[in-house]
Amino acid sequence: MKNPCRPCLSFCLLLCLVAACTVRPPEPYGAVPTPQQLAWQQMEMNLFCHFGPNTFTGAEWGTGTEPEDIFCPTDLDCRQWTAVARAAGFKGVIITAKHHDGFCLWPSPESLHTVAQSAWREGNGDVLRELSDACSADGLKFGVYISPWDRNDPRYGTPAYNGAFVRTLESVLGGAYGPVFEQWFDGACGEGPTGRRQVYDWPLFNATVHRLQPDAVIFSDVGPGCRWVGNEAGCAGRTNWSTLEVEGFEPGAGSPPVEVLNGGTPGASHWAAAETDVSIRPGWFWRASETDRVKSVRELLKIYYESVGRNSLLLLNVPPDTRGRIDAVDSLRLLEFRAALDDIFAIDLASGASVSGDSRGRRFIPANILSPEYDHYWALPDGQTTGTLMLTFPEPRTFNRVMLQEYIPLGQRIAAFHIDILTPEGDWRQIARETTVGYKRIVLTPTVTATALRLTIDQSLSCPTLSRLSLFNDKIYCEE
Ligand code: FUL
Repeated sequence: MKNPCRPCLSFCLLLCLVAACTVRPPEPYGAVPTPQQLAWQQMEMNLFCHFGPNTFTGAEWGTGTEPEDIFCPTDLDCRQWTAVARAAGFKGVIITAKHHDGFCLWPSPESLHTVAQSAWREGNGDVLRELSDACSADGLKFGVYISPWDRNDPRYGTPAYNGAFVRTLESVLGGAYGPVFEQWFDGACGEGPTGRRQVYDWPLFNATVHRLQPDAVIFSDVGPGCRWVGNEAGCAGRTNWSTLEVEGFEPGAGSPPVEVLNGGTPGASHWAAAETDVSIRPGWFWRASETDRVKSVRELLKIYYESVGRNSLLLLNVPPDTRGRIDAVDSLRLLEFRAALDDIFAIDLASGASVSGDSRGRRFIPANILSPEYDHYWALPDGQTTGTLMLTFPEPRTFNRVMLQEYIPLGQRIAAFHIDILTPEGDWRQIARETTVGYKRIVLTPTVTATALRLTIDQSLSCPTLSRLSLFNDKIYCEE
């Protein structure tokens, strides 16, 4: 006679086996990015285009009284902008649709200070139309800067302005120009203590953007989508959390201190990664007199390391000139910058290493840090907030950049780490001691030759994750 318990026993054994093989991923820790915020951060570099009356007057902040005919690009070609952006590796373009002077680069029905009142293209021009079309033709995302501060609108400083501003947003975001990946809200206001004072309805502005463009990431000093990095020098904090305490703060004068914006707040309940906006020229708008001061490749690489390499997105301003084209000097510089990045990051010197260390088991093994798939990551067991990973190379490797990537869909966790190498002579040597990682961290180290590398996580807000560790040898931007 058959034993009636046998099938039951085998089933239980099978269940135990499955349970042993299935290792759960860590639970998300604290605030995590939305899918849109993650996709936004993965863009890494976007182009900022300041363009408008200031391009023709040489001002940084127009007064709002400029005659509309001032805006007269002689040879506007947005495909030239997007061709340059694409060749240089940018993923999106953000244009100053309305800067502080109030001039609208599209025929806004809410204003009498727009391209429609200018003689440019006999009042039939629309820069947003041409740029959004060029972006879709070249596979780039399209974003808009629409300044709340408006020196032209007579309603500014009265309750009527907020409604007018919402209708302005609606005319851009309502679908006429297709999907908008980022809405840029500048917090600047130069009215001064005796000027007009507008109490902005930020909840209404943000709700309008979300209603019309649910996938748009909203930039302001304090988000909600992404935050200002706190300076215009191209420099994110060496410690840079993508979480920010936003309670009680608002864009502009009510924002947190710039040091807080620069580094974020560890463990805060809101996800608002830093965006580093910086100009390739001294000013935000094009001026002939500044063409000899376009940043060098070396300066751009420094900015790249201190923005993208410090867990921030880089929004690099390259302003079109009075023709409506990107100056040859700037476009050439961008292509040189691209060539330098391609050269530096061409060969991942970590590949082929054998990787060992603790892990929470299957699916989260140390070797995952060499996988190009972002979703293949290494993780420690729950409750374990320190640990090491060791890479052993088949032959000595020479490098000076260590690139790390946390798996941020589960939150930003790592708070302190250090890196040691084993020299061919057999000595261990520490080459870096840092704090945060985030989506991407590129650690600049001295140029070293190593037979092994050890990454030690010294502190983490919860069990750490790591999606990638890569090594590169930068022979162009060497600090030594
Ligand atoms: C600042 C503005 O006042 C500048 O003109 C520029 O647009 C910059 C990106 O943001 O706050």
